[in-house]
Formats: sequence, C-alpha cells, structure tokens
Amino acid sequence: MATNHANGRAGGAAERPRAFSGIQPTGTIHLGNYLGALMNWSAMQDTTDGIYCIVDLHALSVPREQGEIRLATIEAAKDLLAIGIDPERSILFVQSHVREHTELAWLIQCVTGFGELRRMTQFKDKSESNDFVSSALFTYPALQAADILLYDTDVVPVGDDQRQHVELTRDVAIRFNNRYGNDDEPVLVVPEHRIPPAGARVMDLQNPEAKMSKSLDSPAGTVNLLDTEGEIAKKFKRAVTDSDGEVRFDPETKPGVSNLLTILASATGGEPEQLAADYTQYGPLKADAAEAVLELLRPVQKRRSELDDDQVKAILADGADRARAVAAGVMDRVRDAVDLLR
Ligand code: AQP
Repeated sequence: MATNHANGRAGGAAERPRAFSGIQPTGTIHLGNYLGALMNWSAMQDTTDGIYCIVDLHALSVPREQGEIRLATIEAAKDLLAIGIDPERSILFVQSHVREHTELAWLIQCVTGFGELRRMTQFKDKSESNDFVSSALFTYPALQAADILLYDTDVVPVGDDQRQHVELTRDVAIRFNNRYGNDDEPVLVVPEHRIPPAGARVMDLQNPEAKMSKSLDSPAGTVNLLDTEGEIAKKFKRAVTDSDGEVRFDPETKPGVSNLLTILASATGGEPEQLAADYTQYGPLKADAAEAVLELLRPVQKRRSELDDDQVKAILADGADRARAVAAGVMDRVRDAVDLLR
C-alpha cells in the first residue's frame, strides 16, 4: 500500500505501512475480537509496522468498578502478547500513558460535527443500554480518530462494527487537512480500514442476530479466549441454529448456521459458502467449528499461562516510550499547523 505521507515520516519504497488498532480493557477477549481483529494484528506484523494500544480511556466512557480498569489493562496486555503481538516487532502500550491522545482528541472534536457523532450506530446502541450516558460515550469516536491519526497510521485492522468509526476518522482527517494544511502538505495521514473477509462480524452463539460482545452478558453464547476445551465444545454443541435442517450460508435467513460457517471459515482460512457444501447436518458442522477454534486457541492459552505481571508491565513501559516518541513528532506538526503559540 502506498504510504500517504504528509509529514514527519520519511518517504520511500522500502518503508512499511504503519498499522494501528486498539482494544478496550473491558473483560476477557472473545472469539469475535480474535477472529475479527486480533488475528489480523498478529499476521500483519510481517508486512506492517504495528502500533497496538489498550484503550483504557475509552473503557471509562461507561461506568466501571473502582480498580477494575488497572487489572483489566494487565489482563488485556497478556491476551495480546499471547495472541502473538511481538514487542520486538510492534509497539504495545496503554492509551493513558501517552498524553497526546487526549490533546489531539480535543483538536479533532473541533472539526467533528455534532450530527456526524449522532449518526454513529455504536453510540445509539450503547446509549440505549446504559442508564447513565456520558458525554464521553458520545465523543468516543473523536478520541478513537485521534488515537489513529496520532501515529500517521496507514491501515487500521478492525472488525466490521468499527467500519463506521474508521470512515469518520477519514472524513475528519480530510477536513482537518483542508482547514489546516494544503494540497502539497496535508497535516494528517488519511488511513484505511482492514476488515477480514470472513470473521468480520462473529455473532453470539445463543443469539446469532447480535454480535458476540463483552457487554452482552451471554456466557453461553460467548466463546472466551481462556475457555476450557469442555466449555468450548459445550457452547458449540448448544449453539442456536434453526429447524429447516439445511446447511447453507445465508446470514439473513439462517444467522445461526451462517455464523458457524463463518467461524469455521475464519479459523481454517476457508470460504463459508464453499464449506457449507461439506455438510448435510448441523451436528458435524458444530463439532468441526469447535475443533477448529480449539486448534486456534490452544497455543494462545499456553503462551498466556507463561506470562507474569512484571514482565508485562516492562513491555508496556517500553511500548509507551516508543509510542510517545512517534506521537510527540506528530503533535508538533499538528500544533504548528493549527497555529498555536509556541
Ligand atoms: N463480534 C465481533 N466480531 C468481529 N469483530 C469484533 N470486534 C469486537 N466484537 C467483534 C472487534 O474487536 C476489536 C476490539 O474490540 P473492542 O473491545 O475494543 O471493541 P468492542 O466493539 O467494544 O468489543 P466488544 O466485545 O463488543 O465490547 P463491548 O461489548 O464492551 O462493546 C475491534 O476491532 C472490534 O471491531
């Protein structure tokens, strides 16, 4: 991919595109997070320079128990290391350790329309299910745009639910450039999303019309990264399907069966439509999907069990130093472009 340089990053064919993405420390990582985003984060380390962030400030946009975020941040870092984020090749850090995120978020809010934020479906969904709706939940996509733009990001690997937020990020970056840059010298790099062909939207096994989610409170429908072999087998065995008995990929009319095919395809690198032809009954499809997920998660669980807190904290501290060095350069350029008094 051609890098969209405007700025502090030296151009040149040899330079690799930069990938940035984030995850909230809000509970155990599930199969949707893994197949939709994290598997890509790990694979993309071969072709991109990765910057991966635990977005603790985002998690505070809904009320949390005191002390919950600090512990969950360490757990999320362990999950990311276990799925294969390599601190030698990528930067892994915590959002609140790099102050420039909130500074850029304000400047981004100044070029983001109230109407644009109001159209975000994630805000609509989450504001309906929370008693207290913070203004941070509303401006969440502006902070997310700042997270991405702060690192001259070329590509953002995310699940399909984040498509709208990355598109907003592109829109506000273009607006920012029109206001503060010029054609020869845009201020911000305009990123693209990278959404996987299969697994972009993994659905809840008990309620296949809703996406698998940390906040859905559906233990039987959510496959967690640390589930045991028995738990995974049971969850797939009990997955909701339908009564017509035909194995066919059709998310509209057969959401449960299509979700199983999606999971199997994503875990094995196949195509859901083609895999459907291998099955005449739901039972073997469920068993194969469970086995494929187990194959994927076994090495992750083993690596995770070998990590200790001190080791993880040291990795995050080093990651924050490296992230800060990139962010400081971009913020200098942004402050000059906005023409703030030095
Ligand atoms: N069901 C899913 N299918 C595919 N991808 C998914 N992602 C989340 N759920 C699915 C992707 O995982 C990445 C990190 O997610 P996150 O925790 O930062 O965001 P989220 O959308 O808030 O995840 P959850 O599990 O749905 O958490 P809650 O319930 O707290 O909102 C993102 O790239 C996301 O696309």
